[in-house]
Amino acid sequence: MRAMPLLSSKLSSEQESLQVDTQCPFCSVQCKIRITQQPASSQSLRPAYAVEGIPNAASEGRLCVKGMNAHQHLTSAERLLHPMVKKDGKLVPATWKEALRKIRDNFITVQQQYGPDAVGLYGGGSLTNESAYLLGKFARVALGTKYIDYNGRFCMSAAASAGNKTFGVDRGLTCRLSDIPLARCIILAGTNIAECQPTLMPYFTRAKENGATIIVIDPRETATAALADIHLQIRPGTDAALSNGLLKVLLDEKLMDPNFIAKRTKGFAELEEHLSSIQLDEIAEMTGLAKEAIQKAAVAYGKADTGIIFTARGVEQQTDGHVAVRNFLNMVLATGKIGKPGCGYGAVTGQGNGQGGREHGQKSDQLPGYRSIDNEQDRAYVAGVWGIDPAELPGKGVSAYEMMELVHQGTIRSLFVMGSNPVVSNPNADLVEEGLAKVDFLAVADMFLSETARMADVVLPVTAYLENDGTLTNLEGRVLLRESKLTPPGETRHDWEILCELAAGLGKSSYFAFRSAEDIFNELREASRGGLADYYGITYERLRKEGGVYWPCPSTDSSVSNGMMFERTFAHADGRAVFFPVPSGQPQETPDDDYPLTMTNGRVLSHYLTGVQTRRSPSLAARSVDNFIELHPLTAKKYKIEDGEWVEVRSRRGSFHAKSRYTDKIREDSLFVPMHWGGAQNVNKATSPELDPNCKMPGFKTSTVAIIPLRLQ
Ligand SMILES: Nc1nc2c(c(=O)[nH]1)N[C@H]1C(S)=C(S)[C@@H](COP(=O)(O)OP(=O)(O)OC[C@H]3O[C@@H](n4cnc5c(=O)[nH]c(N)nc54)[C@H](O)[C@@H]3O)O[C@H]1N2
Ligand SMILES: Nc1nc2c(c(=O)[nH]1)N[C@H]1C(S)=C(S)[C@@H](COP(=O)(O)OP(=O)(O)OC[C@H]3O[C@@H](n4cnc5c(=O)[nH]c(N)nc54)[C@H](O)[C@@H]3O)O[C@H]1N2
Ligand code: SF4
Ligand SMILES: [Mo]
Repeated sequence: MRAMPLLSSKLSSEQESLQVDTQCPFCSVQCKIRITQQPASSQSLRPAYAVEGIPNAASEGRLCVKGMNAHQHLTSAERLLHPMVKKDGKLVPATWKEALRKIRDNFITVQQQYGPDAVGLYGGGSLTNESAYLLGKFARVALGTKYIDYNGRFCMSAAASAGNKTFGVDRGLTCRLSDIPLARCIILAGTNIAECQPTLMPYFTRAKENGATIIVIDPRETATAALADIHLQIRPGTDAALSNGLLKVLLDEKLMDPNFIAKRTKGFAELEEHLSSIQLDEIAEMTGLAKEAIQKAAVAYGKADTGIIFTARGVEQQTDGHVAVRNFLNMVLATGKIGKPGCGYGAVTGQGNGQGGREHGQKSDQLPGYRSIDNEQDRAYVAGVWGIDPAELPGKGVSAYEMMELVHQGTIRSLFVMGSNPVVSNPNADLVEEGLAKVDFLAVADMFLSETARMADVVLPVTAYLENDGTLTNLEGRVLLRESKLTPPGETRHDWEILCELAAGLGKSSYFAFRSAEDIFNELREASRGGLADYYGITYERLRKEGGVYWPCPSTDSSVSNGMMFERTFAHADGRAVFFPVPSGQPQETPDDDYPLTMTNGRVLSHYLTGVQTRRSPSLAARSVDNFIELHPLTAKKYKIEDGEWVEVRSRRGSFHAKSRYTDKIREDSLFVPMHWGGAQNVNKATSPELDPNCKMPGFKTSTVAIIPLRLQ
């Protein structure tokens, strides 16, 4: 394919049609796409786009509605095409020189006055591996600040920390997608694949055709639950208790695998003792489920020869998300369903590069390749690759929401956000907005004037997925190369280019002398070498030839990685996985007279995260224009709420507005609200900032609220 100027709504009739092969910019499946742009014709002033899926190992050529329309936001008239700086309270166009100088001068002044940690960096899981890696290096080498974290903290931290503790390593799926049809029982806990990773659904329907029993654990009867043989419509926030009940049945019915437990694990005696105190009646009461349904589900999983358990944000975005996941992992280990075909565990990764983005150093406690910033050997190794003294590497910082608290307190005086919209996606959004409104300096690199970018002192326009080369790692741990031959529009620049330029301005150019994404990847390979997430054996050339390569991949010999983990040994030093007894915790908030309902939240098919991109895509935006609250008609009646009317949702933190939507597919004690809107419709104005002590995941998914129709106020 030849280099073309730009996929654009302005392509004129004189130009030929343009075809680009790329990857969808949204979720973790990373479906491959071909977009063909036909020039404007005499009949139509606008060009036409044909979008189709390209065959590849994960999506097998399928696309969902977001992928089908992903070109729309890209060609939106709202794309940022030049830098902007704030003058007299207004963002106005500026040159790159002026914008970068402003950031550089601010970083230098703030650090001179308040020390290196007064500047914070905030990244995201949409960034390529190369940009995410460079952001981590920029924090530690160019700025020397300990304060860096990223939006994946809200996404994968509970499952990732659980995988690390139980298995010794975190890779979203421990098996391959192709193992799903081989599983005889599948548990989908707090994951709505049908709306969130829709192109994976055929793997599950194939499993069902092969006779698998499908168990869905969700307070709502979702499109995913439609596939279920057993739907456990759980009371939000009680998954740790439910999994104790399931384990108790597995033990009582002798459905565990003593051989596997003896040979491959440790800590079972403690778990067994803990389970002796579990009463199934109590679990049924806590979870709002029938005892028989819990028994039936446990027996189905225990008796099946093969099985896979998946968890996602429904289980994980809780103040006990880490231990809740560990209890599902207890089930996997107790039944020996791991490390063989048709078996395993999957933390369903969310963002496009949610997997790779959590491996290479955007996290406050982490260095590339899943190395730890607290470990002397790890520090020495990475410092060696970077050519610095290990003593110069800062220590561990704090988690994403805690960074926002430090912004609010004035400890972090200058913040640089790359690839996130924190004012909408953080819990307790009013406090976050207040902090960002008063911070000394805010710089944002984005494709659009997001709610956060609007508050910035400097906004840097970045290239999007069709214009920016790089690797992304999908939910299976498969590294994929997304190549682009389109010229960046306007004055947009790649994230990594911006970091290199800023580093040069700070006198650190020799550490950031990269000419291409591939140059950065080659350094990342070295930096991750010998680490848990070892990319050393992966090269751009291999990725072009093989279509994708699983990590860990310590050697360039293509036979090394087959995608199945833990066939013979786990990643802990002694090779054994670890059981962990988990208390049956209560949800973080209990309904009372003032706040009588439990609100959970999540996603709908046509929108993505804070909606910055999908709300700018006409075909996607049209499917859901305003935010809404799903509620049971009986609940609605109790609170005098008509179907489709505007409602205020109030919690102890704050309130937001959304339209009511009746459904009998939700529990009467619960509400569900999507997270895709900002401003007055932002669900996070009401969510709780309480964090899981183990991984600092906010308890997004359970807040108690009151609902009041706006017409009665
Ligand atoms: N369409 C779309 N797809 C996406 C995204 C998007 O924004 N839009 N985002 C991507 C990202 S970043 C992520 S992280 C993933 C998220 O993917 P998921 O985790 O699957 O999505 P959610 O809708 O947040 O939550 C999943 C389900 O958890 C249920 N749930 C709520 N509370 C509880 C509970 O206490 N227990 C249990 N068991 N279930 C509960 C909800 O009803 C919901 O159906 O999706 C990715 N894919
Ligand atoms: N209540 C509630 N809140 C939640 C969740 C929930 O379930 N409930 N889920 C949480 C989860 S799982 C997640 S992942 C977070 C996500 O929350 P955010 O981090 O806010 O995610 P996005 O909305 O994707 O914001 C990404 C921003 O980066 C821009 N962007 C996209 N690609 C690039 C790029 O390559 N470079 C740069 N520089 N910018 C880019 C987009 O235009 C957008 O403005 O939200 C969390 N918040
Ligand atoms: S949103 Fe996810 S499932 Fe849909 S096309 Fe994009 S990558 Fe594929
Ligand atoms: Mo996420």
